[in-house]
Amino acid sequence: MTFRWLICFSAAALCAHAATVTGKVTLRDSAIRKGADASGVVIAFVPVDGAPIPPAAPPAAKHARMLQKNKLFLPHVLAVQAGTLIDFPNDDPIFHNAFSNYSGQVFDVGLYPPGTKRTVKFARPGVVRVFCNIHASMSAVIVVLETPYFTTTGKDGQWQMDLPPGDYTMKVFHERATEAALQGLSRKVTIPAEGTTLGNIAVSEAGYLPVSHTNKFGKPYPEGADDRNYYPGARK
Ligand SMILES: [Cu+2]
Repeated sequence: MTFRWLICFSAAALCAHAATVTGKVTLRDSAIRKGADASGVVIAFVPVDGAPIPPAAPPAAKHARMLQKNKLFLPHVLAVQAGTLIDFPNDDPIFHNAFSNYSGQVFDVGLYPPGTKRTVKFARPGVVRVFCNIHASMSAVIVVLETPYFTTTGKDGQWQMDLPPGDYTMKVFHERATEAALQGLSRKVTIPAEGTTLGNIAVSEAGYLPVSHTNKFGKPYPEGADDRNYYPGARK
């Protein structure tokens, strides 16, 4: 069994025995969006029983992207394996910033102009909440995982992915669920060679309290703050 694991993991991307796993996420106890949009929930599978996790691809080969457009970070939730470089292209006609002062990974790319990008390496697993220092309304979440096996739900909550058959711990991340709720959803699963469906995963938003964030200096955003304060003439 161990030998088969090794064969499978040594060529994970090409593994002929990849099994298709499907499922669906529904949100409940929602105070904000009443469960209509179940996008951005991350489902991850961490191999158990000492099965080796393929190392992160060489940084030069593994890039992900979080676009800044229309004063939004896109996608709003981005999952990556630890060691991935994330590019932050600025596709707006105004300056942007991206920073995090949360424990997941502290970074700050500074202000950067339209048509350029900044790149940050996310080296260790954790949840990184990302903001723009000049646009209080902009936020995103980067979920850095120890495993290469993960996917993110679409609006309908459906998800599907291929992974080598075996035993895993399934982990769930949702930005509006408490840590306790997410831990309660974590469970051991066995993925058979023929694939499987894991059915519905109900993620509760009960107890979630939105936290208003500060700017990178730990201060409230100035009243009415937006790019007009910094760049006269910039569109609101
Ligand atoms: Cu911005």
